[in-house]
Amino acid sequence: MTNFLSLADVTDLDALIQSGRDAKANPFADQHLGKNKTIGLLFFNSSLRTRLSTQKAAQNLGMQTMVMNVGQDSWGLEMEEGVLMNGDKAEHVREAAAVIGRYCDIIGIRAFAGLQDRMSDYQEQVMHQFAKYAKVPIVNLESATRHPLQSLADCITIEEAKLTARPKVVLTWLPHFKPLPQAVANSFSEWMNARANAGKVDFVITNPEGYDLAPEFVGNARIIHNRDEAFAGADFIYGKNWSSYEQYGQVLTQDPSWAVTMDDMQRTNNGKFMHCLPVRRNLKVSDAVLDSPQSLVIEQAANREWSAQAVLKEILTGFNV
Ligand code: SN0
Repeated sequence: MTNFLSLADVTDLDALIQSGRDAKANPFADQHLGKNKTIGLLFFNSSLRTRLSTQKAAQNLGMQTMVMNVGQDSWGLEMEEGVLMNGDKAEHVREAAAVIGRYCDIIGIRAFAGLQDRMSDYQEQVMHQFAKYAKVPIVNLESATRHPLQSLADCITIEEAKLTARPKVVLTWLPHFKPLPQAVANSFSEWMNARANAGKVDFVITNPEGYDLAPEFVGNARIIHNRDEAFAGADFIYGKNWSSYEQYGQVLTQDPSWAVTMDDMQRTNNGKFMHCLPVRRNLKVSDAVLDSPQSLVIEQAANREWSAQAVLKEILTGFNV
């Protein structure tokens, strides 16, 4: 593995999930791999879990870490080529990425969707510009369209918690007043479709009309707009809000009946509740669900450390062959 931008960079998903579980069982077994190696983590947006879990994973592997909030701590970065830089961006990604690539052996980047221009967001300009100019491996810490470290942690969590060989996994849209990116839902769908194709899960998506994800992410998943029907017999309920893809970046409804309650969970097969966090209590999901034994959200967040460690280990292993 060189870059980790999406599922397409993963050659053996089962092995990567197992590597995360091995790291969890034995966190310091590979400390030699990262000796005298440095990872730089660049945040264009807020972060709690991604920032801390990726630093922790790098440290477990013996790496040094450097973290920067781009635009706040550094200069604002221009991503477009050939423009007259007479606005608020003082530095071009060509220089910034090249320089950071000289200091760091791996660069992690978080840059959310702008939600103004669908074409521009779905081109993943920030990830591609850094990959082009940094000349070191790039790790996606949530880009405009994907959050693959989250999806890997989700796969690990489902493997650990499943009670049947082929659990029913339901991705459900949740209400929110703010337009949020589609990245987490897109990525979860991409990875669950891979698990479904391997016969490991039955994957269903439920969302209000107007909130269908991009066809390339929906893949072969069944979209069931009738929420009660989708929840019936589910082993895992994965909640997430996202803004509309069709009417790009819009909030089309805030219908509170889409928030997950204990009544909803009772329609499942004693299902577990998952959410990537941060979650707004009682707006998206009730206190009762989050505080019940059916909630996996803390274990899921804990597994972010092991998903990051599996990915960094694979990249570092590539340096040493
Ligand atoms: C981000 C998102 O992509 O939806 C990050 C999730 C890991 N979430 C938010 O921005 C939540 C913001 C809010 O105000 O609830």
